[in-house]
Amino acid sequence: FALENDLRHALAEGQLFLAYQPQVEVAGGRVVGVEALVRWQHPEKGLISPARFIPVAEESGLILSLGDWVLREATRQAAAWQAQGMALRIAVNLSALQFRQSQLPTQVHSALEEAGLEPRWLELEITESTLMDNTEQAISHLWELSDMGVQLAIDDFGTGYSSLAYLKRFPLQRLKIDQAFVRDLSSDANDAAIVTAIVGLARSLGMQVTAEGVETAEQLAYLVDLACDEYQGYYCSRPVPAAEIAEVVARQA
Ligand code: G
Ligand code: G
Ligand code: MN
Ligand code: NA
Repeated sequence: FALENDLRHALAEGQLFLAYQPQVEVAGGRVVGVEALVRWQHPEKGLISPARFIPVAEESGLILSLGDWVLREATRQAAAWQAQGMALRIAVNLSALQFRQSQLPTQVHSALEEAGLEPRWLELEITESTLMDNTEQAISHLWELSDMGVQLAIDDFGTGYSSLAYLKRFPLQRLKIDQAFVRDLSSDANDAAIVTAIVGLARSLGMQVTAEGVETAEQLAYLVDLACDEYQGYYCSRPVPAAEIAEVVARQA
């Protein structure tokens, strides 16, 4: 409860901010997007990890207002970068509860309008379990968002239980390979086989594929060989404040 009340205040008092992690083309190394990751600067406890407070936000329903703030802040920032000549796709994580809200497409539309951002620059990340919440509404959300021109990505792919049939049936543009499979990619034959299979799956379904958690040149070299489309990870950059993104983009150009 303490954390929940603190979080409520945090939202109202502007203690949350977004960090952005670059998404990089494997071939060529160009930064083509960023993922927005929420951070909480607590006045006494310091920086609190989303791994701790997102679950609290989900249980309490606070994720709805928090998620709305993230969406508006991230699209506003992406529009500002575009205005400065930095054409970066912006990826935003959606929790399952957000995805179940009937007003989600309207909310996304209004965030884009207010920010003045074209829908094609926004990518929404959902997990496999959110995808498998196969209600009429979830399916209609996927199509409405896709018809709007928003991109849809499956986050942490490989750790959940999604039906491969859904990947084909629904309008999804990207698979993000969970970092658990990328970590030992260059030394563990099983992980290498899994990553190879996911890249092949994405390729044959006409989807883009991103490897997460890339930390070393060896991992990246492996992804080059597999012709994986994009990667994220400390090898390029940790999630950084918005003000530092221009520097990363310039360094990678
Ligand atoms: O940012 P890491 O740096 O610590 O993120 C930890 C977890 O929190 C990840 O699973 C990430 O997807 C999740 N997360 C970060 N920001 C958001 C957000 O804005 N919304 C939701 N739903 N999850 C987020
Ligand atoms: O669940 P999701 O994929 O949205 O969250 C991404 C999480 O992975 C964040 O906590 C982010 O800080 C973390 N992360 C990003 N790059 C790396 C990396 O190269 N190594 C590790 N260990 N974690 C990473
Ligand atoms: Mn994510
Ligand atoms: Na992920």
